[in-house]
Amino acid sequence: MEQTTQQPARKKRILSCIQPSGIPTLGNYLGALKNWKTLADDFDGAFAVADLHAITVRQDPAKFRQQITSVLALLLAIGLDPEKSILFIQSHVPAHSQLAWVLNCYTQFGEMSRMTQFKDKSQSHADNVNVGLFAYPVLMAADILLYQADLVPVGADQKQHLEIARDIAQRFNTLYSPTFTVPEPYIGKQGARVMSLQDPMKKMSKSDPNPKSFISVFDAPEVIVKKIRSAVTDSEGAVRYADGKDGINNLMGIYSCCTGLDYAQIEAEFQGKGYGDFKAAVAEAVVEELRPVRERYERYVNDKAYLRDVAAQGAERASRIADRTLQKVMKKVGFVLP
Ligand code: ATP
Ligand code: LTN
Repeated sequence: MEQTTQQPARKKRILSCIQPSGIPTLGNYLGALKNWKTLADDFDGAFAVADLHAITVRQDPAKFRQQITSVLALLLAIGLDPEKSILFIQSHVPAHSQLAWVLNCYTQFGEMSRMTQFKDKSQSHADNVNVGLFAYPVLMAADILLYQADLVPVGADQKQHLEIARDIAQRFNTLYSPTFTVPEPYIGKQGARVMSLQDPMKKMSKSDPNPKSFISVFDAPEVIVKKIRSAVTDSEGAVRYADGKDGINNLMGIYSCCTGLDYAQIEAEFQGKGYGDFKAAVAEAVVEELRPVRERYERYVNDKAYLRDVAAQGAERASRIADRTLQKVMKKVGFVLP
């Protein structure tokens, strides 16, 4: 009698990346990294240090090299397990650059011109508006599509780039035949947009020239306390979430992410208290949230041999998946395979 073997359903895959363009901030942590750790328990995870993306802005070679290793150590410090998830450095998997080139030829100039991050960065780096900065979302689409990712956990600022990745996937699938999984964004409810402490209308960014505007995940407790104490608020003096109170709204968002309390509970906790008390509580919550990450990071970052092993094993596992997708694409387009 013929035996039918039931294939176990493939676990859904998530993929995300972070650029080694500076020291990651509380925004990166609450908006992205913290969710990676949670999702990695339920999905097949692949997480990369997006070093190719980072050179769209000029990097100092010595610092860049150090930041790449540092971000890899951070992925371990947030609790990602390299035996379960694939942790790798983007440039170690050549398929990313190769697929990005192919996808460039399936992406329109007009589509890229509408990207708000490109418009913002062309202003903040007006002396270096390079073609890589323009094509950045196509490389990001390649990152995602190579792994047939179902879900991509990112901060709210990346929503537009995710939409382009979906458009490119659908376009290619329609032109040829189903090739890419069309990815969904995963944007957490809380922490999706952590704002600058000095200008709460702008997102908190690790490349902001004013260090008081961001909290780095490695800031010492006393630095965190100082930065939060000097965060911009308003003159009302009441801890409540409301339009026009961007500074307080931002601190409430941060406090909520770190404590799990909702806005109504936070308002009740600080009823009749001033911003001084509130800021002290926010600072303490942030310090406690980041403490284990910082402690674990210190352990990993100095273990160069282990980091090298993690990167090598990650690149090998990532390449296996990525090369399969790239081969399919090359074949469908009509290239003669070697
Ligand atoms: P840069 O500031 O150098 O442009 P970035 O921090 O915006 O870089 P990445 O390092 O690639 O860019 O971001 C990694 C992840 O962190 C992305 O998912 C991004 O959406 C998220 N992220 C970045 N900044 C914030 C923020 N202020 N609030 C929430 N999520 C954020
Ligand atoms: N562009 C992203 C970083 C990034 C990314 C990706 C995120 C590069 N490749 C693939 C998700 C999936 C940013 O946050 N600036």
